Amino acid sequence: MRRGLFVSVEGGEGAGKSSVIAAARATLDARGIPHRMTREPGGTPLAEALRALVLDPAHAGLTREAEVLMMFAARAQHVAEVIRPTLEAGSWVLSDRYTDASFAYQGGGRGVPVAALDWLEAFATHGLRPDRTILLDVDVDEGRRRVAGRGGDRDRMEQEDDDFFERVRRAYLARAAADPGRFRIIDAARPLERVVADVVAELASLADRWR
Ligand code: Z5A
Repeated sequence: MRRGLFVSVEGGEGAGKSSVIAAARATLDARGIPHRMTREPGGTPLAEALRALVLDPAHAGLTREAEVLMMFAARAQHVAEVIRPTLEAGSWVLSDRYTDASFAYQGGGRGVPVAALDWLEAFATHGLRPDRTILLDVDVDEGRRRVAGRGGDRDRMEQEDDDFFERVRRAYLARAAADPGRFRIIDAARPLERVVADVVAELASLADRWR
């Protein structure tokens, strides 16, 4: 059986991942491509429990070491239980964030050394990388304005300051520049319809080549 494609969607706050993922799903449905949507941290009962812990503002004193280990513990379970079996069964996996988020948030944002992240990535995922990563890029001010407009409580990560999110954005862009074959950077500062149209076009072209 033909292996499914693994696509991740990444971006900083307010980049529009949720809206884009809904459109991506509709694109794959319309083409009859079997797929599973998932997210990180999360995607399995254990990983969702870790997500709740790691994003809970009550754990303000969580160390960066503990934080990165929780992200990768959740990911190891997610890869073993959901992502790899789904791909092997011939379905696509569309994940709202994956390992690049750890390089951006824990690496860029928190200063966890890249060598540690490289080791954790290899250990937790056994080298499973997305076939395509769509990076929605928007400047920090605009992204934060959008999230503020959405209302609701802010989780532990969202409570970080602008400098943190600037470092996250730079780390994402550096990672994309280092792996242009895998990444597609989409300018998410434009109106949502245009962002969605680019993502739909990218997935449609991937789907046509996969068939
Ligand atoms: N995290 C980590 O640190 N390390 C890791 O390894 C992983 C994750 C995997 C939870 O992720 C947190 O975990 C996240 C990174 C960290 N922390 N932060 N911050 P998440 O993905 O669940 O949470 P999130 O980044 O906060 O996602 P989000 O809030 O769902 O973002 P979004 O999906 O990009 O936003 P949205 O809801 O689609 O858009 C926000 C608002 O902007 C909404 O009202 C939209 O209508 C509006 N919007 C979106 N696009 C546009 C455009 N183009 N124009 C105008 N308005 C727009």
